[in-house]
Amino acid sequence: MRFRPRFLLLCGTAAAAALTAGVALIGTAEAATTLGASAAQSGRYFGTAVAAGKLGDSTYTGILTREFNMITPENEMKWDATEPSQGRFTFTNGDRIVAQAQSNGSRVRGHNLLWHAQQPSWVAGLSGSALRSAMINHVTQVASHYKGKIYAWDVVNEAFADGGSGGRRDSNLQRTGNDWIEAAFRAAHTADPGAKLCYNDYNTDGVNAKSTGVYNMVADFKARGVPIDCVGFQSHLGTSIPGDYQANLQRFANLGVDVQITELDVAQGGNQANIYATVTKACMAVSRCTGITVWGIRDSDSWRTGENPLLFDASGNKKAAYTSVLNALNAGGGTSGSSPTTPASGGCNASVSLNSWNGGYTASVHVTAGAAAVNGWTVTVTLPSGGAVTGVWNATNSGSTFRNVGYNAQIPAGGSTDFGFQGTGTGPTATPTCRVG
Ligand code: G2I
Repeated sequence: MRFRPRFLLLCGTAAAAALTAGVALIGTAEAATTLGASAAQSGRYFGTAVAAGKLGDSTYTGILTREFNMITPENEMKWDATEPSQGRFTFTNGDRIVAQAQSNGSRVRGHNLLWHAQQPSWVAGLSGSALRSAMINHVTQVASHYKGKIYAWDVVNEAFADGGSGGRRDSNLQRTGNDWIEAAFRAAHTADPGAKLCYNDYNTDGVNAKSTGVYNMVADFKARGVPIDCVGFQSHLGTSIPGDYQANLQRFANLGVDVQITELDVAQGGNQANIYATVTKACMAVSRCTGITVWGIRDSDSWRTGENPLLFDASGNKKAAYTSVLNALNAGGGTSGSSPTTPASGGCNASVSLNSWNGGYTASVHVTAGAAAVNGWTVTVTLPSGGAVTGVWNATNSGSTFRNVGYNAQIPAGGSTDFGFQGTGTGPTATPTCRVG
């Protein structure tokens, strides 16, 4: 009788080993055939917005469970849905979507805790400190309800103005004080410390006044220790895409946050498949771009009625845009969360890129290991006189000398890491020096 369990255990182990080997072989020999599996090959996800009211549609759920491994509730976690009257919370539809995701091994992007739109009507009766406390209570209650179940929250959605100002959008939330965004991030962090906390917006898909306004806020948050982990680029695109789409993602990533494509849809036209491919390749090329979400499954599910902006037609058939995305995912790119490789010699190198304005700047510094792994690094920059460093992220500094912190001391051979700082006056323009140790 004693043999049997042992024998079974041996068989089980051997079978598991064979299975693992088989999976590994398939993984290297053949391209993955679904969006989620293809994205997962580089550590990324591929997601979609989901409406709870459609979960009874078997064509819809069939595509959902086959293709996607991240879900964003399209409307079910918004303020009007979750707190229809003050202090009375309803999570039924949001919970249905979380359950759907969990049953399929998918993760959830929470959308969203605060937005100027889709507020319940009672909010309109509040202003000042009463609105500020209601707002914080909302963030706390919703993030607490979903604690441990959310990969990333869009803590604040669409808080910047369109046009050339680069400033905040006027809203009831903004009128409670300019610090409402950081107050929301701090409350969300307290309620669910394990969730990544994102700022999410549209028309920020290239380098422009609006995206630079967001960029400056994120740099400021990183410098002051406000808990922000990621920036979402909605990417509701028409028939063209900004030429600096990838560069824009990269400049945010260089601030030390993840970037995600959060609501992708592209007007149908001659370029649709190409634009989808360009977006996918850009994410694949940015190591901190952790995934892509499209804003619906079939064209008939889209909020953009008549524009057919999604990857599946109304009958659930794959479109050309689907194939272009799948191919771009399978072509690979940088591994999500890892760093690009470069030089051949030992030691380390550093380069700096600046975002300057009248009287101040943020500097992003890229530190690259040579042929040997680095354990501890020191970068020295040349700062023009008259200025001061006012904040540092992903490093510590003494004047113009910057050292690694614990989590980025080790850089693998050929790998890299990024830190940054903010200052008054004029930023460094000369190439910094880097030494190991
Ligand atoms: O507007 C497109 C997206 C822009 N970024 C933020 C997203 O949250 C936003 O999503 C859309 C949803 O796709 C729509 O489904 O947000 C809209 C509201 O601003 C959603 O539309 C609303 C309708 O306006 C309501 O009449 C309807 O009751 O959807 C509701 C639920 O079906």
